[in-house]
Parts: sequence; structure tokens; C-alpha cells
Amino acid sequence: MSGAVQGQKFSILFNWFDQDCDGQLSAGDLQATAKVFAQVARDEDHANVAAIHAAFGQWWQLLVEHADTDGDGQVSRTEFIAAMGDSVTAPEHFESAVMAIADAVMAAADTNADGVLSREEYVALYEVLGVSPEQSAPAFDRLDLDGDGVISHHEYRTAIVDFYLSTDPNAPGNYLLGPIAA
Ligand SMILES: [Ca+2]
Ligand SMILES: [Ca+2]
Ligand SMILES: [Ca+2]
Repeated sequence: MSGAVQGQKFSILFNWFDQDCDGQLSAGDLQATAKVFAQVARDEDHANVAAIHAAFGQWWQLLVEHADTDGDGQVSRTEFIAAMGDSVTAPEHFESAVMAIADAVMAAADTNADGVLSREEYVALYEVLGVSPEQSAPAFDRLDLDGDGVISHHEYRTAIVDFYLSTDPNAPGNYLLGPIAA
């Protein structure tokens, strides 16, 4: 049961990364995903755009190393889900791979650079990613754990950890990408 929740989340993630929708992740897919995320940054925010591209590059290296078990230079859905539940979420990789992307994306999305995500900044981030305000606004309320109306860096990281590591179907961080239930 617990594995099913994680598998469902990783499968949604796979769909996001597989930008050309051919059922395989490639270096090109990850570069395209980085470009999508980078759109949330302000035009002059070159530092965070570079950080997003670097973090996705690192992420792809980790996937090739740990997920591409048949060595064809691409990562299938099955390979991805297996590696996500195993190597990628291991503590020694999680901070450098997953959190590097999360931190760069949050910094880019924090367009007024006050260190927190307002509802407007959060909704704008998800609009770039193709998630409607109808989905992202309720997610914002769940991720704002202390209810102060903004998502702090700590709340954001808690959501990322929940999303990747929690097997609880009701973990607030599951809503990071919108509802996971089919
Ligand atoms: Ca692909
Ligand atoms: Ca802000
Ligand atoms: Ca908060």
C-alpha cells in the first residue's frame, strides 16, 4: 500500500519530466524541463536560472548513474520509479539532487526576494508549470502549515520531503503537484 502512493507520485513526476512524451527520459527531456521551470524567474534573474539548469543537469547525472539499468542512455518509467524509491531518495543523494532543484526553483519563484512565497508567487509558479490556480490555490493552503499566509523556506522543504519520501496518502506535501488521486 505504502509503495503504491509513492509509485503514483513518481509516475506523475515522470510524466512531467518526459517533455517529448515518448515514454523515456533523456538528457533533452531534462533540459526542456529546466527551461520550463526557469520561466518562473524574473528576466534579470540570471543567477537563479543558471542554478535551475545546473541542478537539473546534476539530477540527470544521478538518474543515468542509478536508474538507467539497461544502459541505453534513457530512463524508462519502470526504471525511474524503481530508482526514485531506492537510490534517489537515499539521504546522500536527496539533498544534492532533489533539494538543489527545489531551492533554485523557490528562489526563482520568490520574485520579490523576501524569502517566502506569497499566494500570488506560488500560483504564478504553478501556472508556468501548467497547473491551474484551481489546483494550486488549495495546495497553497495545505502547504502553509502555520497558516500565516505565506510559504516559508522551511514549509516548502517540508512539502518536498513529504512528496518524495512520505508513504502517507494524506501528507500535505502530496499536494505539491496538485491532487495525486486519479
Ligand atoms: Ca522523453
Ligand atoms: Ca516572496
Ligand atoms: Ca507559512
